[in-house]
Amino acid sequence: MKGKINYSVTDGIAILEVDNPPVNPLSDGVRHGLIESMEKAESDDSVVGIVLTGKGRSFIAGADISEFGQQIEGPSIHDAFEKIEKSTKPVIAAINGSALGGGLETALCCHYRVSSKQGFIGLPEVNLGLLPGAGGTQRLPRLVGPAEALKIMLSGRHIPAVKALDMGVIDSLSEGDIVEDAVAFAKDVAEKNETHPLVRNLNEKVLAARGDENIISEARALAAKTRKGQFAPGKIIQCVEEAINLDDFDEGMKKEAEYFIECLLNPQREAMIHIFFGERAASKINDVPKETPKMDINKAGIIGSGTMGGGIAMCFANIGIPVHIVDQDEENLKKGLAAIERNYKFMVDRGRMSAEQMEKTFGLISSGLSYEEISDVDIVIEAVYENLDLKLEIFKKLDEAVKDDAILASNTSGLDVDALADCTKRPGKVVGTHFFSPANVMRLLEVVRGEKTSNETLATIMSLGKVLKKAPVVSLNAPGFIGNRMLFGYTTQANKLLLEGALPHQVDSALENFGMSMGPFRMLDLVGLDLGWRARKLSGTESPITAKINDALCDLDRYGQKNGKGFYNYVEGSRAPHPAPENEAIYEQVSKDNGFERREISDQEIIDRCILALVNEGAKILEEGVAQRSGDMDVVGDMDVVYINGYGFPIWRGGPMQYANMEGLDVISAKIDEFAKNDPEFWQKADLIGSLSEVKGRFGDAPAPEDRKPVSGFNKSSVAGNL
Ligand code: T1G
Repeated sequence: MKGKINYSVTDGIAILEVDNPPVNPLSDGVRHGLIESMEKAESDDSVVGIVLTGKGRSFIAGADISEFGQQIEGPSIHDAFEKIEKSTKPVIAAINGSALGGGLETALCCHYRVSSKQGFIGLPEVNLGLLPGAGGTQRLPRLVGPAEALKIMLSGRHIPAVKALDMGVIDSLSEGDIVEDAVAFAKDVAEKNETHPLVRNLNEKVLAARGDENIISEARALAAKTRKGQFAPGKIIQCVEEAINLDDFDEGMKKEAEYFIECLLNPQREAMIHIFFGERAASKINDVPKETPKMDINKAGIIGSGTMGGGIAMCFANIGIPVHIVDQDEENLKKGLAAIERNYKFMVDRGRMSAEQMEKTFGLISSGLSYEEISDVDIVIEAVYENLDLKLEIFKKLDEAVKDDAILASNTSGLDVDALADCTKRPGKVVGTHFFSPANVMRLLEVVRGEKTSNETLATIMSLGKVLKKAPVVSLNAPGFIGNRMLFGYTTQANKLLLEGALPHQVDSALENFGMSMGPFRMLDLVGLDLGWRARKLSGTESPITAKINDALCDLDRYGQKNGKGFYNYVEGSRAPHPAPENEAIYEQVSKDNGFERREISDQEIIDRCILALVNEGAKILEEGVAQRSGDMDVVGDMDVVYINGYGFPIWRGGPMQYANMEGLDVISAKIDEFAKNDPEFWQKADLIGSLSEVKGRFGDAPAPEDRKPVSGFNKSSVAGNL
């Protein structure tokens, strides 16, 4: 069995310590131990009260997520909770750290809740495609009211103890030793109170909400806005409706259990748990030992004050690390700092930070024109536009100007990191740190491992990524790394569909209905149609067929959002895309000039061709080993984590590789074979898809061929070809 309860008695108070490192999930050993310990305390006459706490940095981090989808052993969570609720002696939850999901539900079964200042609570099950299935949907509304409870469960956010005290979730805050204070609290209530409150009996707030339709309609609106396409939020709302309308608490619990099963059986649960564990696995690099020393990063430098440079600087300032931006142009610097200030003002206006917090955070960002100003920083991130010669020049200068043990990182989205390393005297300190725009919002951080990047540099960047609240994923130094390499096929298909007869809004709405946060043509308008166009003009390269329409638009000064017209039209000050019927004549002319006969195209064909292009390229990355980790399942996880956190792929589908696994690789294989009949050059199916589909296998099944060698080599044209 996994986990246990450490039982002891102090001053007539039984202390039950959940011991299941590192974060004390309610695994079978813990459930079993809880029942045993409660019975022991109940039957010990010398015991007048019970304190439940957690060992280490967590109280209880919820049910054991790794058990979902498995055959559950031992007693259920409900069996354990019944023992707590039926205790004749006061039970105090001493929240010493994270009390999440089933962890908070355990505390809600106790008579009283005391927390340390470090404690935090939450019901984040929605992030796993589940709902709080151990009474959270029935008990929390009784404590904080249905409206607030819905916000907590639909957001899945963590609530610090001080706030939880204000909300009435916890009864008192411990300033000292949480267990000592909880024991004192238990002795006090055991002495003074005849009876002890149970949340299940607090009906006032749910009764008061009866008939107030706004609560439910507002929750539905919130779910539609923040949880588009997800199944569990609707079930959470139904549970709270039951809590409001049913007189009998246990009837509500039955309904909760019913809806919980529906979530458990819904494929979104497997997909979202795949990402939960995928993100945690991605942070471990197999051949970099856990104990590898890491550098302390106390000060950072950024080269370039453009959109990316500014966003990256905000990431450091947001967690309290002073950051200095260097640019060669005073005007650029002014514009860059003004953009950062605007972003912070926007957050203050939206109530996401106070004016004092803004002043303190923005105050950590300084700027200047000389490299000497960053000679003492621990890391420098170069974030200038994509030009290898310019970056080489910058890295040579940085190597001279910055202290020897500082890390030199590049925000390149696809250029050769080894070339940057080789122009310095510290190749072990050179690494790629590919942030995604807007860098202060997007969670993905592609960490590009060069041939000479040291373990210490990698370990430092991976832990820095976590501190910056990013999802770091390692890629080997190969063209386009993981994300952009997969994206190449996706945008190629989108552009081919445009040539064959689809329109930008049709392609975008088909993929947004599939769940993508933004369709490819809205994305190209956001990034700027002129980026690739200028690069091709600069290098004098012929537009590839898939960029013909893009370049025809640029020839008519349609560069996208930046100048209010691209594939869509935009009004001043708004990012909302408006149809551009005037472009259709261009599409028809370019199709005709390039021998395409335009035809009706279904949304399903659009989805299949764009998403399967991602899957097919992902399978080749798997075959080649670019996502540098040994276990196939790990690599599948990496690619899915990349697409969820960097490219707006719907989390409830688990990423392109998980999506393919759930569709069935035989189905995927057959569709690619079909597409290959019309476009054999593009649809070269990955061998892995063929071999796995024959055995009804899944990505992640195949054992990793130990002698994988990444196919590398940077010819510039392949990167510029499709932007
Ligand atoms: N079950 C199993 N393993 C878990 C776990 C859990 N609940 N939580 C964490 N782990 C593992 C994790 O995979 C990692 O493993 C290690 O612990 C450290 O985690 C009935 C249905 C608590 C805020 O959603 O949010 O209760 O990689 O790296 O950054 O209603 O873990 O080392 O092998 O994330 O310090 C609801 C999930 C469950 C909370 C700590 N609970 N956990 O963050 O450490 S569903 C959650 C977290 C439920 C009931 C329902 C975080 C954390 P490994 P970590 P961290």
